Amino acid sequence: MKKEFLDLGRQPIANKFLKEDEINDEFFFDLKVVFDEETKLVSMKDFVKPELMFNEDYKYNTSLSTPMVNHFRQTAQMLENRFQPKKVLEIGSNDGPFISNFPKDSSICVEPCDNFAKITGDMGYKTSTEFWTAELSEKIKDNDGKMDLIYSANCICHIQDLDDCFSAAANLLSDKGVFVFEDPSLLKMLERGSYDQIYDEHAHVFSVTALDNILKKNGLVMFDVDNLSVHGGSNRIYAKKPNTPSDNTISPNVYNNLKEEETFGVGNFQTYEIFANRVKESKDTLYRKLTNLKHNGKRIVSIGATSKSTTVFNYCGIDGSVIDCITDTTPDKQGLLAPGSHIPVVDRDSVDLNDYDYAFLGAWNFKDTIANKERDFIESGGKFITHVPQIMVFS
Ligand code: JHZ
Repeated sequence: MKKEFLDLGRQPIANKFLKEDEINDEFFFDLKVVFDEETKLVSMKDFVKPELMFNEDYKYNTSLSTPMVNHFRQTAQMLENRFQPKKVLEIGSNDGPFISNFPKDSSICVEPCDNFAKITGDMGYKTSTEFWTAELSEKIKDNDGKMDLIYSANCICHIQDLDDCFSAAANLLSDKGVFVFEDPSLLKMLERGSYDQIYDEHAHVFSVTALDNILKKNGLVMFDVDNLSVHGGSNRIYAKKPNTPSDNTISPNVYNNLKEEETFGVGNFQTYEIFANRVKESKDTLYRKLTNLKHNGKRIVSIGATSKSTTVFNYCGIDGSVIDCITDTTPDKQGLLAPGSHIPVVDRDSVDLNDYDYAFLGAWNFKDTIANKERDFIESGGKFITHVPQIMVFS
């Protein structure tokens, strides 16, 4: 039932920034993307072993991103007001910006990356370092009882076995319990041509359509959807067990999202063939654009050492001969080499952007924040380059 539509080539672990002496042992895999005709789910053809990606070396600290910290504070407040949960569990709690809005004695974290589990543990939250599975949910149910809110952001799409993941959530929900999770939107990816949402960690890119199908199979009902602007366009999904005593109405948002996706053609394989052609064109145009600039003596920097830019640089064949360095605000990434491309990652403050003619937006999802911070670069004649929604140079 699974049909391949896109080949993003040989890719490394997207968040595995390297020391010089680790280059020779770097792990690579073939990143191919498939569409499941039955569930309508878009996934990687061959998954990468979770332990290779999510371990004590994981370099994405959510708390270092002010827009995301604000996003999680607002989300926590909204969920508190709407559902008044007494017991909360977060799957993939990272360094705690969401859970820190809930009481320590009634909230639980699940975080397999030991470096982050230690942070929420030190903050006083009970934290499991296991991957989220039906087995773990059973253990938590035995020890801590059922949960009123299970929340997860940018993590459920990392979980390869969705049947296990969703049945685990259904198993742990209390009678009035809700399961709320948000991940990048497939529709936005298709509309914007942002193929860099696909990398090792993103086992799947979710449509509302596919989630509706798979949740149902696993004893859950989708009752609301929020369309979010974060991470280049995400969907927040609300699910619960059927026939719970809580409000049984299904929000019109569910129907409206399903309808919009149907109209776009999210359920048709042809849509993905068209997308794949657009991605190939984007690759050729970006490669031509950047190498031409370089041949003409221009200097290019990249802003944001993102997982997304790992996909772009490795797929398009862009390395340190084209882009001098990548600036990133995350101390743990600085001083290391970007996965696969081996472009040096440096502290933003160690670089004078005015030494560069062009800045590629590896973190295009923070375009406005970055453009605002880097007004000086633009005023001095610098230009940004992005590949979303198409290859564009702007200032
Ligand atoms: P950002 C991560 O992907 C990883 P990435 C993960 N797998 C996931 O699912 C998605 O998020 C949703 C830096 N930065 O958020 C900070 C600057 O340097 O787009 C970050 O390293 N300057 C969990 O890696 C990176 O850019 C700035 O001004 O694609 C942003 O990473 C700003 C705003 C950010 O996610």
